[in-house]
Amino acid sequence: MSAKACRNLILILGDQLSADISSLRQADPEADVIFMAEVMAEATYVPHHKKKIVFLFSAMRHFAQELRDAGWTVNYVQLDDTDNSGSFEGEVRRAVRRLTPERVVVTEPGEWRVLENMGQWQDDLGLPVEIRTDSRFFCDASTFRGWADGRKQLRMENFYREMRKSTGLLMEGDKPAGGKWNYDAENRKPAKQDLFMPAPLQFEPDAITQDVLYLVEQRFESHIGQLAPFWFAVTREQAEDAFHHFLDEALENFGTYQDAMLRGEKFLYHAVISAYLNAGLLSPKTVCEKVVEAYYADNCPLNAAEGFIRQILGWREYVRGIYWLKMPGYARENALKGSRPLPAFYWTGETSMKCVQEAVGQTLEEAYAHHIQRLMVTGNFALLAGVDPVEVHEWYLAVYADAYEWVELPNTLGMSQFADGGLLASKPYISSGNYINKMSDYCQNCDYNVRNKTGEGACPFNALYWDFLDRHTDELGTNPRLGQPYATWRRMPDDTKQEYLDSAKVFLEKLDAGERV
Ligand code: FAD
Ligand code: DLZ
Ligand code: SF4
Repeated sequence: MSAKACRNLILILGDQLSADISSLRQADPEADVIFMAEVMAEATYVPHHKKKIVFLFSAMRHFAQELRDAGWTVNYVQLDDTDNSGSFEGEVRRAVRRLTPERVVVTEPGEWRVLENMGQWQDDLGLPVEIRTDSRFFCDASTFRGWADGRKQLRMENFYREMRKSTGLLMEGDKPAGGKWNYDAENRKPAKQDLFMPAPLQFEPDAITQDVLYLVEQRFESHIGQLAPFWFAVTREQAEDAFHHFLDEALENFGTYQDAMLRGEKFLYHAVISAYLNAGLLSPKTVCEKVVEAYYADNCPLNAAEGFIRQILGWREYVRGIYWLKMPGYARENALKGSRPLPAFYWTGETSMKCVQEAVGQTLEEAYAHHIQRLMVTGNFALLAGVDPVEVHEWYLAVYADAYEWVELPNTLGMSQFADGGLLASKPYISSGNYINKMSDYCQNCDYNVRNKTGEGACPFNALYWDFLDRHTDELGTNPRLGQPYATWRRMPDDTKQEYLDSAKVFLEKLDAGERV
């Protein structure tokens, strides 16, 4: 096809790698050109983990190849191509000059900053830019706005029930399967080292991935994270194989051990599919349907199926709804006025706290940590220590292969850091060492003693927990869900309270001085 024949220039972003993406609807391989670009601005607006960049560039290159094989004309700019301007708008401008399309078509991006920038393209380019709704989600932004409208509280559980009813997933008539909406109470069992742990399916890098590994090694040397071994799926077919492997090997125990943590066990019974879902290699609708099928075929118990469906149909859709409802102001919220810089050990894993060492260590290795590690170890510590939520947010956005702002920001700033003042979570997710000890074997292998409450060698989470509650009495003292800990704190003798506060102070001074903690 000659450049003159280009009717629509269809831009596909790195997290839109789905053959049924809305920008391709009514497209014509004879008249339209697909455009994809690796750009420095996207790879560096936070210092993404090296594995995340390899995953995305390799998946983009494979997707472009699949589209070409299916008869499309794909114009693909690689990071090192001469004259690559380094940004979406620069590359779209160059493509428009080259191909002189009648208009640009794109599916809405997942991040507010990109959408805001796209809003100017029509004027800048002097041709129509059509931005289409992303139909890969169960609930679009305007439907969510309708649900949220007039509600005093925007709780996930209420949203989730509506979604169960509207999709019919795990519904039996108008009743939830098994009679209950939520089986979370069955999903809190600690794991033991002697359980059989299935590993996620791993893939050998092919020639395309090898090229990208070399590129990232050369061009992103200063970014964090280990490159090898690189084993992620980079095509739809591989991602589907990885998901089926989860269905066969891990789904059965997914619910029961959802909150467990074990030394050296990076994945436990988690699906390890978020990077694939968020980039578009897997469809959220299909994975939910497959899990419902597995339940009705007696291949997994209800607490596993419901737990899985709740994460995808509930949490994943809900956080996206909150993001688009509350942006751009949401990113600046700081209800508890956290101001401490993010400790350096978040980038190195060099700390004596075994739980943090494990969570950060595997993050640097794999660009992956499971939910409870993110929430109750690294998130919990940052919240207790009063870290600036923007720094916490930028860390999570950089280090995880599944991180895009629409999903990461509400999880970090809202769920984990309570920086939205309780819009998303009814109470802060905080704990002393006791919770981590109950759910993991980390404490048995830690330099600190979880049973010691204060003083040298005591688990830092213990004193920080009470210090946090004391520090935030004004904001949290009347929170009904914190009634019990505040009552305990108030009943404590003054000298015990003081010991906690002094212990926390000594710890935080060491942290601020950059000493190893
Ligand atoms: P599983 O435990 O196997 O769950 C299955 C799927 O459910 C996941 O793949 C994911 O798509 C979905 N899911 C589960 N919990 C959530 C949730 N809270 N929000 C949205 N989807 C969910 N998830 C991301 O996809 N990207 C992020 O950037 C991200 N940042 C997070 C930051 C913090 C501070 C916290 C506490 C959680 C974050 N999560 C994020 C949610 C969750 O931790 C990951 O989705 C999960 O760990 C991915 O691993 P998995 O595929 O093995 O998930
Ligand atoms: C995350 C990312 C990275 C690292 N690189 C690119 C890229 O070079 N080209 C691209 O199209 N997308 C990339 N992405 C994903 C985008 O950041 C993502 O599409 C936007 O943030 C909107 O969600
Ligand atoms: Fe973490 Fe405290 Fe347990 Fe050590 S003792 S692993 S710091 S919770």
